[in-house]
Amino acid sequence: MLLSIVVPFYKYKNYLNECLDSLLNSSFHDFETILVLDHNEENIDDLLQTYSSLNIRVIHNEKHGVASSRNAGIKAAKGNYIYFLDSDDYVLKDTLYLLSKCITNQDIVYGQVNNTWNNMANYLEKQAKKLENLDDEEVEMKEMESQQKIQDFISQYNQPESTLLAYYHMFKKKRGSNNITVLSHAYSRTFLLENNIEFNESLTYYSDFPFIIECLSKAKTFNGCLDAIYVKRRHNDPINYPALRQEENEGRFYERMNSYELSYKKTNNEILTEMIDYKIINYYFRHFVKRLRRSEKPEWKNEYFNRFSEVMNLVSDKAISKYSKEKQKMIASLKNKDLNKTLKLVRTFLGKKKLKNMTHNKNTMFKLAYYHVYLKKPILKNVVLFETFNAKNYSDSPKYIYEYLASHYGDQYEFVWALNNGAKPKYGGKVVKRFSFEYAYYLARAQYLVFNVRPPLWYRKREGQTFLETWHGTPLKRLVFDQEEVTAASPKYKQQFYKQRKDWDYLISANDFSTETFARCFMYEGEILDIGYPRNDILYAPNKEELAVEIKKKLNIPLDKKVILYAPTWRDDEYYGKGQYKFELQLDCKMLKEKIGNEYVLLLRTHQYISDRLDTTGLEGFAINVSQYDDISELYLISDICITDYSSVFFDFANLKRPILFYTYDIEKYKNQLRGFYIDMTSEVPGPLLYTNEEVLYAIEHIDEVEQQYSERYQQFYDRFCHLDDGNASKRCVERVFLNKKD
Ligand code: C2G
Repeated sequence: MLLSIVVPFYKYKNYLNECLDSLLNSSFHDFETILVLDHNEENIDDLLQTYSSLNIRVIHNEKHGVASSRNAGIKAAKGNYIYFLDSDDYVLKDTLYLLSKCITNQDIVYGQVNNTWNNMANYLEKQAKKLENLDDEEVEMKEMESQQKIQDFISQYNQPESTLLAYYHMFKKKRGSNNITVLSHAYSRTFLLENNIEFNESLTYYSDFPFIIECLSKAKTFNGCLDAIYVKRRHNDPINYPALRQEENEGRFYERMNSYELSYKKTNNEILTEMIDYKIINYYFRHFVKRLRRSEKPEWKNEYFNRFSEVMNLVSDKAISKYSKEKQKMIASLKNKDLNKTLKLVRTFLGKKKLKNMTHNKNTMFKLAYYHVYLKKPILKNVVLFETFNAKNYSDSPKYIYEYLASHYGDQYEFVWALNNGAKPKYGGKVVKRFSFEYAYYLARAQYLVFNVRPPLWYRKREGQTFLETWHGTPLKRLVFDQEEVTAASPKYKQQFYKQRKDWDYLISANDFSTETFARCFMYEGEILDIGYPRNDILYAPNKEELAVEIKKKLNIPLDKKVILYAPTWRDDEYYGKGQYKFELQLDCKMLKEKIGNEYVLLLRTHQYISDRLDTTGLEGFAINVSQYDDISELYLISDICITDYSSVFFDFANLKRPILFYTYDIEKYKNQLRGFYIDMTSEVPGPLLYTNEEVLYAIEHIDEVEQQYSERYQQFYDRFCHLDDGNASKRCVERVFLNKKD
């Protein structure tokens, strides 16, 4: 047998599931799977059953930790080569096959690690998208180029025994020595046994480094196949599912130091020694200095500092001499255990770095003022800062809370709106541009903040500030900690959310369902105001008919025409960058114009994250792009039918009891790959799921029948999700938050 795959398992069964799945789907079969159970608490009998065709050999680690699990795996292995596969990672279909092709008697055969935040389906899709824009020739060129680069680099080193080291030297240059790992390599079992190479079991977090250094030091022959990809999953939820490297632990620092020391003992080779030197120096400048300056734990300035000083004294002068004079001084003062001098140098070093970052991007200078000036000034009593969808428009619940507050208690408060689109709030609230000096000023000093999404990451909640988070919809799509995958542009979403949600004093919920869901999915422990949505007050306004006529006129919609609103949501995996999502219109507007243009006007409304502009050429007189229209609640008022997909708009629109259609052409992907839903779309939403343009047309043409067919379900839906809305949510909100009334 060629390979023994050693999979240590401690926790996170769902990840193990995918790991084993990847082995099951491998195109190469000459391997055994050794699952080393490390006191796992989740029962995995069902998994063993599901993957019985892998003939998994289960062994139990009597000790504890990944090092001893891997050692147990090495001992139990029967294959000629050993491949370590962590239970939260996976391989691709051809990984093992490609690796096996390169195995011809070497001590080590290396592949490549790719990091991802995603499961395999999303990973593969993203990879495919990257290549999508290249033609076959370009793809081939790219592959050849990367192989060539490696060959070029290796050829600089003449002796065959240093080829392996050369390869790693290149690795260090390419990605920083921090990324050198035992993963993605196959090790000859005889080589490991004959040389007594094993993981040091006293190390929980850092046993990889001394192991790989020892292997590299002793290996005589090696080969590589960069196409043999090992996919390393980065954990997107370090709060509930931290990876080993994300776990906080008291002994961690000492272990790191021990692992460096041990690594030196494992080799006499000059290049490897230099690699260890770089790793230590990198750790100093990238991580240690920040802790030294900012950590509140006194150890960093005492015991840790002294211990690091000992280790830094092991670093060669040659490696140190390659750094700038400033850095050399910092290293010297650490080596001399001169804490005061080191602190002084570190302060200047970090200060310069920060200033460079700030001045590099002049647009962020206001942040300097925020931290160093505004935060130091007192809070401005009764000043309220409002922001909706990152200042994109004047809408949603902040608008209605503001209008209620301004019209009833206007003389008692000063109002500021963050708005980038030139909108002018009623009652003359002051407007500031988001990410300006004025914005930073009010963010630091306003007594009240009313936001419908999260504030910027650099916002620091102050004592004396009240933060009202209105949120922006009843959840249909799974949110934050209920989301298994984060496929959106910002993979650190969960981590950031966890930190930010602690700043909220109040969170608004539109119905009991949201109240329960928000508490769980946001891991929110503060006060939830289950009072209905202020943004829906307008849907119950006594003069809503007159308002609708005004809005129709404003949009030049003939009063005798009926209106359809098409308001789809965004797709997590379709983006140009953070907050800039793509959208391709799948609704056949030309066909609809032809068929129903006499009777209807179509309003096209993309989500505020979408940066693609809709093209309405040829649709004049029928389709109007209302994506820039401030307030979607006003559009609901004038719409006879709403078409959406997975957007929360239907929860609000249902307050009007008018027909809703769901154009869900990509529901399988959305449900299984991107988000998943809280409610069953096939049986609980108040309208039909439609998959083609023909079905959409048919439903519009037979809208009375649709209404009838769904009337019972609609009523149930209304009772469940619209039960709190009655036109007075803003009032209830203001009374609780601003007037401090409790019921
Ligand atoms: N919206 C809009 N136009 C669209 C889609 C949405 O104006 N085409 C507005 C609506 O007010 C909607 C809100 O943005 O309720 C949130 O949009 P969703 O499509 O539901 O998506 P998202 O921003 O991801 O919020 O709990 C709700 C979730 O947070 C979803």
